[in-house]
Amino acid sequence: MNFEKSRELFAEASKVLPGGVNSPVRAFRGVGGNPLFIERGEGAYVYDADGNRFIDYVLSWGPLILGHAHPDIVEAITAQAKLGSSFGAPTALETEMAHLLIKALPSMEMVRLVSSGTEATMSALRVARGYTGRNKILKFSGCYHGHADFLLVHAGSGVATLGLPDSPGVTPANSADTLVAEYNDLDGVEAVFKANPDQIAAVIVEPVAGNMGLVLPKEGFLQGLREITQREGAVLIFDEVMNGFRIGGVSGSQGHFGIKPDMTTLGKVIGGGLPVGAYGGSYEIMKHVAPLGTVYQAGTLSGNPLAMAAGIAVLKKLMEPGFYEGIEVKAARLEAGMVAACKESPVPVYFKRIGTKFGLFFTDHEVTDYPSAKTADTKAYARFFWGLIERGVYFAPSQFEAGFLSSAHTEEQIDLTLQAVRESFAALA
Ligand code: HOZ
Repeated sequence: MNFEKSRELFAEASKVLPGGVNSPVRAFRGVGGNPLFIERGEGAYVYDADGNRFIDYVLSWGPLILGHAHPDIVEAITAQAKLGSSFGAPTALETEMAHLLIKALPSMEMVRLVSSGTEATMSALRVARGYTGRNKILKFSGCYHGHADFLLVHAGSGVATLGLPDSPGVTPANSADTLVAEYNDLDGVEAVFKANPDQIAAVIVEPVAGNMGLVLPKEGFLQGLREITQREGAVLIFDEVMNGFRIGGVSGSQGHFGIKPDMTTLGKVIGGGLPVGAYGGSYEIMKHVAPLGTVYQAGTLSGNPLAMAAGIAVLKKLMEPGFYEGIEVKAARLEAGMVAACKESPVPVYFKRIGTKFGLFFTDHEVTDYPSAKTADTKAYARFFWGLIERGVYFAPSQFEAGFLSSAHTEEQIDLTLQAVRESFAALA
């Protein structure tokens, strides 16, 4: 495969963009080599600048649950673009989106629409602090909730990929109120609450962690968080930016696990590939958001009409009868093939799938938290990644990211992927 054009584009980009990219994991530092510059996507395929075609399991890091350039989304965006792209004034589209989200996730009675997942999580936490009158928050090691200063503490995603310490530029004062426990460790959570009585405003968690690779909650972990936060008067925030509508169908991971959080953050899927985010909760909490209340949060592009049009089109598709049954069949096929391939692999691989998310770690450990995720052999992952690329399959360029499936993936594409996976595993011998 020839990557000459991508190499040239990366060299040019590196002169004017830090590391040649606008988001660190894209730079391929987690797997070495040059990033592929993508020119276009269609269904489950992406095409790079050299004309190479790949079956895509990154899907813009999750949003594209319908695949690339889905006709309904293209039509919705085109129609809205003709009417105008931004007004900085209310539109009926925002209300329609809010209704769809509230219908899907009954834990929310009110929603605020923003422009990114980062904005959603940092705003939700501000509201939780305003609501409780407390300052501290608890997050989990290896979970990533965007790049707000106070959340770049033991963060996953690019921070994990690059093996960075907590980021320079974040002042000690900024992170002083961020407490950290290990994912899946309820005793640790209890200990943090005991050490900080009546001081913790919120616990924020990715119900299924996806930014240290895919890590599932142990039986009882999320329920335990619900009970502890209720007892302690802290707000439980489910960060569904990545999980939202990929686990538990349109009921989200909160529906899948049967837990009602106090607040929810959303992004990715609900924008159909356009920049979007949302946070919401009960009226009791959301009445604190300005201008209804005094907790300030604003944005010129909040509830942007193009993003709303795309997101509404996606949500309507997801709500069509049979959508999730169809995609589940494909996800189960991928899982069965991956599990079989892992068994045959000459090196140990730990694989999990839930809904339309999956992840694998090159380790013989069970992966339940960030320390166990870090036992994974990142060099093996890098070789595996490039083995897949050579075979026309595009997985995340980092061991510490999840994979995603879309409704556009066909059984034939999944079988070709599995063949590529088996061959790339074998090449690791
Ligand atoms: N933080 C994103 C993955 N969890 C990566 C975003 C990107 O590079 O586009």
